[in-house]
Amino acid sequence: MSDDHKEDPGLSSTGLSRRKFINTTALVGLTLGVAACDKTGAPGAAGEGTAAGAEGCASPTEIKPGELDTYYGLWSGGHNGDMRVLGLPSGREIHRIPCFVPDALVGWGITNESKAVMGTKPDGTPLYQVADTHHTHASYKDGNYDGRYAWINDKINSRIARIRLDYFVCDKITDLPNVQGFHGIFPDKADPVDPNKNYTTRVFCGGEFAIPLPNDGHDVNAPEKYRSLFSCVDAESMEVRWQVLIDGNCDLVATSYDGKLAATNQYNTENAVHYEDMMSAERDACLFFNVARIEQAVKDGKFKTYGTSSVPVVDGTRDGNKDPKTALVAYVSVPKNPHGVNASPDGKYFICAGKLSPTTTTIELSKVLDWFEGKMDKLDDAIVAEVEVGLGPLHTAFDGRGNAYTTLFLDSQVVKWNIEKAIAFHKGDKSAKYVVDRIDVHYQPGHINASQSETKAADGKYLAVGCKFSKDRFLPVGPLHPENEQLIDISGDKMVLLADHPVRGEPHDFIIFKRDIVTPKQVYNLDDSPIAVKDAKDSGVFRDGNKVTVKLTSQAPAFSLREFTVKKGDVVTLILTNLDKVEDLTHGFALPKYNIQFVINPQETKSVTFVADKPGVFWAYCSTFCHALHLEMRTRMIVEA
Ligand code: K7E
Ligand code: CUA
Ligand code: CA
Repeated sequence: MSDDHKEDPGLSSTGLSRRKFINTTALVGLTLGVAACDKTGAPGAAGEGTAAGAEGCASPTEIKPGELDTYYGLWSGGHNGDMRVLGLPSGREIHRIPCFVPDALVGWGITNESKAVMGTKPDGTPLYQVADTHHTHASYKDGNYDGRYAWINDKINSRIARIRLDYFVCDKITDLPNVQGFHGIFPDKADPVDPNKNYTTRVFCGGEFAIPLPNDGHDVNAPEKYRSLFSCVDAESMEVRWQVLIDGNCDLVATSYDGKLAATNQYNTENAVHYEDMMSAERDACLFFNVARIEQAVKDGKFKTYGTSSVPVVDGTRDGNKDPKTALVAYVSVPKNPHGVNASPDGKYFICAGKLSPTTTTIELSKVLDWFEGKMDKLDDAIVAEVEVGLGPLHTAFDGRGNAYTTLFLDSQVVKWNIEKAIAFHKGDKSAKYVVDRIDVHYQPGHINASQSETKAADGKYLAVGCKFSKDRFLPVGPLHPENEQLIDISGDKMVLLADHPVRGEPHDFIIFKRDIVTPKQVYNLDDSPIAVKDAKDSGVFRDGNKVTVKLTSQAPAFSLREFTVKKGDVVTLILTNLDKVEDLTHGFALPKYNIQFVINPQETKSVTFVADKPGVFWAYCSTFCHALHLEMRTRMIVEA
């Protein structure tokens, strides 16, 4: 990034150099910060203006001991295959929800219940030990989050996980057939035909890598035959409803507020297998899927299936979709290897970032619908703005006041720009100064999201930026650096950097919403589990041949059985119900030499199955501090030779 005095095209302030600009930003932050200083630390709470930390004024990101954050953040957990729950503005990590990868704390991948969600190999171990989560989004109602579910992708094994936002646990994982490199994910926000369904019923998934269909060993050396698919998963059943065969590939996904359109940006229009060929075309595409027409085509039987999958696949290729009146898919041309497609909170536009082009492309959804209805000849007329914003634009967030915030990977900046002014500029009004502000971030930002950004309730308070490189921002810890999540106050005209938060790699995407959107339950219901041991009196060892069921309950500071005896070679299923009803009274169950450890929350039931292949005495102990007699909370498993 240069610090020269070149005038920024479209910069609203009077052509300040970047150096002057940074100084001005800092000053504004300081002065307004004092003016806006208030007890809650919420930006703008004392009127307009920002709330940057200043002398005599608590930092707006500081949540005092005993106070609660005002926002939840759901962060993708990257290579840990989990979802992380943050409190904002403090940035404190409150929870991790394991999904795709085993987790030692809760026993994810150890208990039968978690294995049933994860899937198992024939030997009973979890199907996969690795994952790469990128994108997380939550279910909608009336254009805002409704606190039912969140979803997260695993790019490595093309799996989608659902998280229940009542218990904050993963309850389903679905494998996408015919797909590799499942990347973008987005729930729909309404049904395209049924106005009563003003909530999420589908989740759309973009397949990034093209493969032979089916991928069974044929055509492996004929990359021109490889294909990518766009998938629709049922939000409730988590079954794959349908897929669309496309030309090129899918990257990120966005959905319209009326439910009619889903989109994916596409960087490999070239259908290439090598990177240099993937960037050979000057323009790639943003694809729009006509959801109602696709579902009608499926109903009408106009689909294929591949290999062992029974999921209907409709034709969304360019050749098959030339006539707008019957097209299922529209290919809008956007500049070179775009990345990110985001829906503006007013419901009017999708923004595609240029990545290899220094531009963002604004596409008006009503015009895409006009094209599908034969009312507009040239599809590319749906592009209402294509303006320069800086180098390496990737992802865009919104403040609900008409401004967009785009990360500039190469410039290490966030640029704030006004959508309507960009449209005016694109139309020919060269006096329209669409760039409102720029701020340096540290360093090389990828995803960005603002509080409530991807809802109609975008509130324009906080902006989080996922910086891929932290370099010098934290104490050195050897070669592997954390990433740097930065928090920016966007309540004023100028962005103000509030805080750095180190984060273990690599989260990519996240969402931020007001805390009252979810009302998590803190105690389970005994009836949640069909195998609950509802009374300590029901405990015991129940034998059926060499299959043994051990029923056990916990109530601080004791397990219901002081010991239990099995025989070497028995296949033991141990069912444990925590009868404690008190909030936060979690117990653990750790069994030496048998690779078993899991936690049981109040009124929760979990089970494990293992072969008692080692004779001897094994002290199973409570592994979660629960009581003054926690250390004494044990039971003895005796395995007779
Ligand atoms: Cu931009 Cu996978 Cu969302 Cu990373 S992707 S940054
Ligand atoms: Cu029960 Cu510790
Ligand atoms: Ca390309």
